[in-house]
Amino acid sequence: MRFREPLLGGSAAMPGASLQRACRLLVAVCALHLGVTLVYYLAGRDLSRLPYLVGVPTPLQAGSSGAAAIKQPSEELRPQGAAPPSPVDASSEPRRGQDSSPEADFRPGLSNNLTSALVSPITALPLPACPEESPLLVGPMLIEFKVPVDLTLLAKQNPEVKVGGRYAPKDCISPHKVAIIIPFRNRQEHLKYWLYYLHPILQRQQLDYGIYVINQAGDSMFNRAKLLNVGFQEALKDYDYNCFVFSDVDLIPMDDRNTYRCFSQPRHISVAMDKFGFSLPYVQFFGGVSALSKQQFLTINGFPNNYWGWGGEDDDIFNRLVFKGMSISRPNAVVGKCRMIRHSRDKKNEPNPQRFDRIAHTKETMFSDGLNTLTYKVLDIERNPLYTKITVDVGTPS
Ligand code: UDH
Ligand code: NGS
Repeated sequence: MRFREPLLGGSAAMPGASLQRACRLLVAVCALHLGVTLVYYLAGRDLSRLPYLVGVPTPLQAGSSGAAAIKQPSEELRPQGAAPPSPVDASSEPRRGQDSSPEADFRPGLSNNLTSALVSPITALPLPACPEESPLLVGPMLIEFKVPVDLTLLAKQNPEVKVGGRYAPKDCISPHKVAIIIPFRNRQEHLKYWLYYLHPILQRQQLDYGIYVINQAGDSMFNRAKLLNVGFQEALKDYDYNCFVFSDVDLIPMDDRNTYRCFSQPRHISVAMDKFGFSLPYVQFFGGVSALSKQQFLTINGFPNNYWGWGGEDDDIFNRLVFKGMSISRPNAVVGKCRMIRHSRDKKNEPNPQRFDRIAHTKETMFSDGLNTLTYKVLDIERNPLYTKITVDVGTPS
């Protein structure tokens, strides 16, 4: 009665041995399946992380794909006129890099990081820090304003950008949590070009960033610096940004090595504008695009609120920084090249006749006019696919 032999424990020569082997195989397969299931489960159901656990490089980690092939050494330029990268190419995946040591004040607190806080102990290995210099940079770019920009198409070309214009590298942790603040009124065409060029650049720069367009409501005199203060305050309600880039809507960098991030000293970014023959108009110039860490901004009590109309507010900011013992950091005049979209003077942004008197008194006024005296009313917040637009009533000159 062979089929009545015990199923376990019999010798190979005994009847039923093949059934035993089949059972052992079944148990082994079940155990393997259980093991694999457990690993996937513990990997937080994020299958892309599995290779990190078992040490298998993913294609993104391999370091020899697409964007890296066109990477240039830091200060080395491609010949002028060489084909620029297509802005849409920048949505290509960032890759892992080595550890980095940017200025201590901009290192992310890994213990504050959601990734490391929420995953199970086995996946507590955090993503690596992004490298100090992004391997995705391409150097000089051709910037022109001929073809109109379609924002719907642009959003499709930047699939990694999340609603409100938020982005963070997928494969490394950026220490640079940057809110980009744009003072704005009635410049939609310029904004479209800005988004078209900047989103790919900022992604290549491996920044953890958000775009905030601060739209002045009404038609009273424009107030650039006050809008920038509003942007600082409102962006911080969204995320723990540690860096603020303040950018005019009509300025586009011509080289992606001009990183839109903060440094140990306040950074002037638009140092070589085409309209000034690609050089500084004067050494104290701090207009156009600049970057201040949260701490630098707080130290100077933010920007002045009482410069209505064109001119002088950037000089006041420069004075504030100098009076607080800071110096200006700048890229060189090659990396710092940028283009301005030509335009005529806007209505209600005529030169401010009081500006010379005001900048002569920054030292006395900087702590009675700034972030500590900022008042405004938010009228609307629009979370668009590529940017957050905050419409504010900033009042009128008093
Ligand atoms: N801005 C607006 N709307 C306005 C005014 C200013 O969005 O009505 C913003 C915008 O981000 C702009 C920034 O504020 O880039 C600075 O303003 P601006 O561009 O007027 O200042 P800029 O110094 O030009 O670039 C001054 C007028 C130049 C006239 C040249 C005539 N040939
Ligand atoms: C200075 C202005 C700045 C201005 C700079 C460049 O004269 O606000 O020109 O202006 N300072 C004063 O007027 C006190 S620009 O040619 O870019 O429009 O940023």
